[in-house]
Amino acid sequence: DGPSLAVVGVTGAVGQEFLQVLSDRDFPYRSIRMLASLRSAGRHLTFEGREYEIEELVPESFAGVDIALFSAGGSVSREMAPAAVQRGAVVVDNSSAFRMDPNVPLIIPEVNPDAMAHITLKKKGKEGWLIANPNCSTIICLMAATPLHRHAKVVRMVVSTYQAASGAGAAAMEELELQTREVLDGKQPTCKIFKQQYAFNLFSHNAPVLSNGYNEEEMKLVKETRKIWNDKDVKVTATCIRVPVMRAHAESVNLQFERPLDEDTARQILKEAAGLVVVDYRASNLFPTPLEVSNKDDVAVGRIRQDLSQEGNHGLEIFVCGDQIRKGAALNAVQIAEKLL
Ligand code: 11C
Repeated sequence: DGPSLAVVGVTGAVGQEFLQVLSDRDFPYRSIRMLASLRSAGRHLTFEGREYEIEELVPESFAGVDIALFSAGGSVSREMAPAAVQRGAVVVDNSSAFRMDPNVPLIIPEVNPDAMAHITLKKKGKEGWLIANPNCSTIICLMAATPLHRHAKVVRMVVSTYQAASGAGAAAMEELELQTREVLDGKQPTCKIFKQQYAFNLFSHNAPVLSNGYNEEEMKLVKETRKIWNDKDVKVTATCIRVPVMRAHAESVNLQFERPLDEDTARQILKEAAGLVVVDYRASNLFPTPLEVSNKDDVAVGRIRQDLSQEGNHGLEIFVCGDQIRKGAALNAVQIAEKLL
């Protein structure tokens, strides 16, 4: 028993992780359609002991589907998500296509579940709904910043990211591995996904740079935070960097609060927050790392300290790491789907 599901973009890094997370969490379903582009159609995959044929994604794919998990890029979502909704599906979309649409809830289940409280499978009529999954850097940042925000109200947030290959997809992960081998072998590294050498290097995030000098990834942190916190006044600025790490993002987050918040209280708040693990051992210099959080659900937070540059305990520095494919994408989407049941 359970809803009928569709996974859109099932051959991609996030698509594959959707399946892993559905299985890990024993998500109930009565059927599941594996959808991808024509290129992958006809291939077979095994999921939970059953063999499935990957079907070409077309609007009719969604007939009878209750929940569709999308991760096939913005243009596929723009074209196919409305078709799915029209046919009665609730779409959880991992792309940026609908995130800033005022009619589309943008959800991190631990942060703003109320924004999707009106949407459940029981309340579904002939038409479904669209729900957007935030950008991975936003999810990972807000998992740690929100419990502190609830306590002392963030007025300004400065984020610096160290983002993994997985954020640019499975092909970027392969390129990182290949380049690492090539460089160690003294060969010229193959640059297909990124135009610069990635292995043993880092560079400004590959998203397009806008006329204000910020890139799109940075502006997502600004705009999505305001929407998720329902606070159009919170000041956010970000610098996003791609680092040669496989699948987990790290972020340095500086917070300025309206009310004072000391570091011990902050540490206690973070210890009690759902989906977070505090890794903050000063004596042994042990703090969160991307490797430690890879393939894990929880976001790790550490380096919790008072910001010396701010008066009267109005500032904190924290460092967060989260698995980009899991909490940054597939897990968050499946948690949204769980809320629909
Ligand atoms: C990255 N956050 O790490 C990006 C990838 O809006 O969903 C995902 C872009 C998005 O490169």
